[in-house]
Amino acid sequence: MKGEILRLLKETNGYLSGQELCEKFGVSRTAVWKVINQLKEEGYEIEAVRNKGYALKSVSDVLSREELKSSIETRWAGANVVCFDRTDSTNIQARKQAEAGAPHGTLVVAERQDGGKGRRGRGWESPSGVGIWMSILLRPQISSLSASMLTLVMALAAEKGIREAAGLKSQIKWPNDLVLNKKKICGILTEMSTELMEIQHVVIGIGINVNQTEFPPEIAAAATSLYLETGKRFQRSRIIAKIMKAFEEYYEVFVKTEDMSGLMEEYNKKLVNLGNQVCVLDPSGEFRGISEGINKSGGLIVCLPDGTRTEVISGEVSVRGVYGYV
Ligand code: BT5
Repeated sequence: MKGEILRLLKETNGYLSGQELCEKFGVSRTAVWKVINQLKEEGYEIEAVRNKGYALKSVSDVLSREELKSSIETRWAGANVVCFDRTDSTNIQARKQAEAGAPHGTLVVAERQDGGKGRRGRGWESPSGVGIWMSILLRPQISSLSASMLTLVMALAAEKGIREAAGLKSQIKWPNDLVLNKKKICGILTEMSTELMEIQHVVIGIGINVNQTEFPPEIAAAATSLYLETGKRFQRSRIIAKIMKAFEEYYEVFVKTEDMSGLMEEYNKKLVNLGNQVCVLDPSGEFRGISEGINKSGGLIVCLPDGTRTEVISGEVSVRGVYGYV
């Protein structure tokens, strides 16, 4: 009932009558009043006026199940939400959900992660209450060879979600980062579980720096938050809801062909360093070339100084600008 009352409050312009709420849910006025008080305690500013009812004046930035359920408008992406105040890593928790039979599209969100994971054993700073640390569980019926492209699909969705909810245009740094003013605001980590080459499930984890006012010195030079770039605070649930909506749409385009053919044009438009020199940090050696964007299998095409082209496959390499992180 709390989630539904919250959704109604958000949808109502003006006042929501207490009497109507009692009738709708078949409960007493006291029961409604208790729910309103719980919401107030969670940080929602709700005005109660005699003979008129309740009006939502400002929403809380808490990432509760009710808040997310009342914000997300999708068919399956984020339709089932699991929230933690504090956890090790939402990717680990999403895998546990998968093993326990949770449905395709289950979203795991945490206010804080103690063991946030980056790629290849690196860590991800996930302090409390200021970022979006979330993972979506997928059960795709696609070849395991196509699964790594889901990182690119999520990058598109995160860019669109941030643009729509916060009005900010970020760029994609292939394959798994979003950057704003040449600094990282978002990282994506896709993990897959397979059996005999068949996908059991895929977990896509997304970390977005939203309201941080500072970063630890080791990452301060290359990391930023939406707040640091704009001086404004953003409501995280709104961004999550927009990302889920965009992801659902892009995912459905992706699964039709199991490649990036329907999305690569849009992806390349958002790609940072397109047409510029990049430095490819390949484990077998570093090289430079001009980035020409992705192909339909999600590889980055780089034109080498001798005019030949090479396809850089994600997973093992990092690509940077020649002057630093971007
Ligand atoms: C990534 O790895 O960028 C993937 C990050 C995925 C994080 C999400 S949060 C929800 C879900 N649950 C998890 O446990 N993980 C996912 P990579 O490209 O390897 O970048 C990691 C590097 O980014 C680190 O070694 C630091 O240098 C830097 N870094 C760490 N925390 C950061 C932050 N909050 N913002 C920007 N950069 C950060």
